[in-house]
Amino acid sequence: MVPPTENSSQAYDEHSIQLIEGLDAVRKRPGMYIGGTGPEGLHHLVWEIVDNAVDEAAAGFANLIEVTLHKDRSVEVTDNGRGIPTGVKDGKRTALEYVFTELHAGGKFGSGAYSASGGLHGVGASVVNALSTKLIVEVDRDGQTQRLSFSERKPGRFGPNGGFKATSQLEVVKKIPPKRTGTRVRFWPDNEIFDPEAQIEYGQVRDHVAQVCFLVPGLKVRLHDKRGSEAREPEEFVAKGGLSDYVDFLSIGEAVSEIVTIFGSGTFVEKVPVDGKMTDVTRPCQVGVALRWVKGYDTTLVSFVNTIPTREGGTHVAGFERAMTKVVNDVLLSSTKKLAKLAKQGKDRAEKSDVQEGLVAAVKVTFAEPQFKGQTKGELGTPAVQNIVYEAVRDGLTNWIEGGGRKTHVTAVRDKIAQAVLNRVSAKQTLDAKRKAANLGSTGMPDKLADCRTHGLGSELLLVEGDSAAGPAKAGRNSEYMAVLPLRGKVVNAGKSNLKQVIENAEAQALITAIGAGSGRDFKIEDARYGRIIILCDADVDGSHIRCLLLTLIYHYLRPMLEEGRVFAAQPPLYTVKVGDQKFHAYSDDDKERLTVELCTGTNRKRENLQWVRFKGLGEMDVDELAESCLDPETRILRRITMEDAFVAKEAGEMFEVLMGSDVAKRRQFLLDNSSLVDLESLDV
Ligand code: TSJ
Repeated sequence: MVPPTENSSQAYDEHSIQLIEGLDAVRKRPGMYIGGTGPEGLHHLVWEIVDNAVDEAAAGFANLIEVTLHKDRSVEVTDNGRGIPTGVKDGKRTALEYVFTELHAGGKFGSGAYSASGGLHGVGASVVNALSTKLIVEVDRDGQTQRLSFSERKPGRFGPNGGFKATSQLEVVKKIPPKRTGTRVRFWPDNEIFDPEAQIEYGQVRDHVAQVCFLVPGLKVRLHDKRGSEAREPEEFVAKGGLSDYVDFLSIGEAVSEIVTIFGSGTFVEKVPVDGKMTDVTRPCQVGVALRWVKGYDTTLVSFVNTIPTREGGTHVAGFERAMTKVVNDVLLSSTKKLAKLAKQGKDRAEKSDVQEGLVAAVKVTFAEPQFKGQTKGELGTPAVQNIVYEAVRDGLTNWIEGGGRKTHVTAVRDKIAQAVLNRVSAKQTLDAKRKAANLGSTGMPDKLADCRTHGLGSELLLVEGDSAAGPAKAGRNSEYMAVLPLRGKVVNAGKSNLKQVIENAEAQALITAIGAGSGRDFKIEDARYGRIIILCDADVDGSHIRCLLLTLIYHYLRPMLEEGRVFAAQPPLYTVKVGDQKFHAYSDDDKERLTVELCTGTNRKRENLQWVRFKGLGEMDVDELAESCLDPETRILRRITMEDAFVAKEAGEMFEVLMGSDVAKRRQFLLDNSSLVDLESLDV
């Protein structure tokens, strides 16, 4: 093997240039590697370096890490591990140099230990070098401290006067006791890359470090912040119990059970390219779990791969959850009498949500070369891990239930989960009943609502009487902003009913739900899903009755809509007549007479030749007729309903009760008393 020389012409061969180009790619798109150029990007750099040291500790070779935030914006991280290998790899460059110059330094060579490294999910320490103006790494091993410096990403050494000499050769700094080992990295983030105001937050570093400590029991982390005008006292973190300490730390409220710890392991085979050939590699995988139940309903589930938090879970969490649900059902609940009644209906199985009510758990797997998925790479993708975790948790939890755990604690958990099942089933029955009453679909909107695509002030909710009119209304509307709610059943008389009766009335419920802004005192007009309510009812008695009931309902429960003038009634014409290819509408008998005169005056048209057609009802109009008379803003006539109108309607609603009632004598009398209020002709009594 040829030792690296100090000849600088050899320091830049073709391979060096390739490496530098790789790092330039990082500089072009830093967001791709560290998620941004603000504080979160800076933090990523720190985690990358810290996590590499943590991996050395997790592997059992280091127990002290120090992190220092310097005044000159640089960050220094030290560990007492074995020291990054300093051997020469390709006749020229050391392993140490590759760590900081080659993207994804892990997978390619060496023991593969780097590949298990947490770091930035595998992007590696080279990304930190790529985004720094200066980086200095020192390795203590074999009785000496060796140093390699990087200036603008290029390896070399700084002279005593600040000059820089490019070289791959390590600088021997000093002699040290032969047993002392460790790695020290200090880097200066590039101000050209990062936002000028971006700063590393001490609190964030502390949180990260605290979490890491829980993952590596016995590891001590010391934090120094030398940036402020007054030096902060260094803080020290150490967690002896690992995951169970973490679960204890995460537990809020009274505990239902002790902390259960589960350890297991397995292996899986993965195909990996080695020198271009796909080769089977057997990978061992360790599983660590700590869990407990506390009073309350929230679930706290944290998960990790190596020392990397997996915020979105992944295959390890899937295996954990499957095992939990399975064992709770097959082992824990199999002997409970609490669910006997539900068992008869086949509803006694605990679901994931029941099992996890009040659960606090930490799940961790350790194995080489994890694959990550998802937008933020926060989800473990390696498929084989699911079953390894499943088996470990299945066996561990079964063992706790069947005698490993304190009996009273097992019983308390059994009762808690059984209660969760009972609560869920009974809550669902109540909800189903309510849904059924209101015919609510799974969207939470009434099943029969034909909604529009755009909501807000420009949109309309058409309340259409009867099924036959609903079809043409749906077909003829502009579904961008017009929604149709057919009303077919009986609308409750809100003036005479209590709240419970109104809520139980399907038509009332459908309307209130569709508006989506609550009702009564709790009505919030700013939440109304539509700008206007438009009532489409026939001009006959039934139509009038329904209109009265609707207005009464709106008056009592959605009043601000009326107050703001957002309630209308469509006025379909009573008669139409065709003259040539023109159509004319009359909305009353007077109107018809006026139009008749108008159409005949000054023409040779005779009034008996005008073929007036009387509309019987909305349901008899075809799509075009309905669209023209009730839907098309250009041609329809709407009447704005005032508070006064609604009040009258509310009173009139009572009149209809009488009219529609079965007491013939009362009805007669009413008609005689109120003949001016109703179109007697249209009454079929
Ligand atoms: F991120 C980093 F690379 F810059 C970095 C790495 C930063 C810091 C502060 C520490 C480390 C680091 C790496 N500490 N310890 C190690 N260990 C190794 O790289 C190592 C040592 C020995 C062996 C071996 O097989 O003998 C293997 C490895 C990967």
